[in-house]
Amino acid sequence: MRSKCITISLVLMLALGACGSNIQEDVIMEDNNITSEETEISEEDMSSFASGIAADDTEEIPEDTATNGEIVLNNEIEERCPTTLTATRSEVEYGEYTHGTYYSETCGMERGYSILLPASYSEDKKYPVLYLLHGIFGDEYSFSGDSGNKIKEIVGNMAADGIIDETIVVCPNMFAAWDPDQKPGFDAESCLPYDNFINDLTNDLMPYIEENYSVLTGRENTYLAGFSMGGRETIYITLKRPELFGYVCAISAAPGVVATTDKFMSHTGQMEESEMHFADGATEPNVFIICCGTSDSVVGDYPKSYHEILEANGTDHIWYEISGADHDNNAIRSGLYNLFKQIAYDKKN
Ligand code: FER
Repeated sequence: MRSKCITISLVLMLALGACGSNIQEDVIMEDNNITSEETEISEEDMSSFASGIAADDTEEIPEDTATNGEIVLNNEIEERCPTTLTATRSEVEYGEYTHGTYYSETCGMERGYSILLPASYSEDKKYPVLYLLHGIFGDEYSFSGDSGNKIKEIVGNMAADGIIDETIVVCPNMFAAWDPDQKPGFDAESCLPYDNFINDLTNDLMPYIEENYSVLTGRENTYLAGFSMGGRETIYITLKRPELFGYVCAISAAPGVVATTDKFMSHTGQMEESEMHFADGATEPNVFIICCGTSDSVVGDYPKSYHEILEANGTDHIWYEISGADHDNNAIRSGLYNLFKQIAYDKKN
């Protein structure tokens, strides 16, 4: 009964977003006392976490400036992804996601990934690669299965407009478990496979992609982004392996990089606050964006707290907020657009 109540609370909380209602306040107070064993998460909750609250439940936030179809390439952050870039245009051929597997020495098993290749993908060319990490309870289908994130359109339109080079997007399964029966959840043990993903990514998946697809290698051509739990791991991986990724964006990053207790669980922390910086003499990313919606009903102010810690530690990054966005595709579209815009600007200057 109690777990059912909490399931309903979670559905309500995610569906309502941060509407400032009393219901949400009550839910948070109640959830503070729950343990992971008591938390039963419905399928609907799981996909909301994995790739953002469903489009039906969140209002699409309109652009704040009229671009008249013109994208001006400067290094300024724009909160909204322009609608000219999320539109499906009849003259543009978009890539399609396909699925593949690779053997992971890290996990001791075959693991899946989705990959978005440019429509005109050819072995005669080489392409930069974005590794894009999903949220908690997600898998390699979280982004490919949600047309509301407009990833295909943003990448395809920005390439068609000549803003960016055609780019490959790899969507891994970030739950790098050793035990095939292990399931993710809101407790320390169930989160360990996410923290293990750094090993799977760098030792298994990246070498596999580099061997099996026509990709440009090196940090200038290798990008990393993630949403929520994927944002948290993006921050962690970037701080640990900054030499691998030239361009990075952590969208609506989940708590747990440093120790804290939120409404879902207690986090022991992947590192101390004082360790949230690049190693002395490390090659740093050219662009390291941290962003979040101002109405994020799942991770709240945690992304801002990462920004504050990084700033206090003198770690270079860009921080911005997406006004009105919840834990949703408004934030995802914005983060990805700004990442590609910064890449384009940086490479042309
Ligand atoms: C948490 C809050 C949010 C947490 C994970 C999330 C593991 C992730 C949310 C998402 O991926 O959407 O305390 O702990």
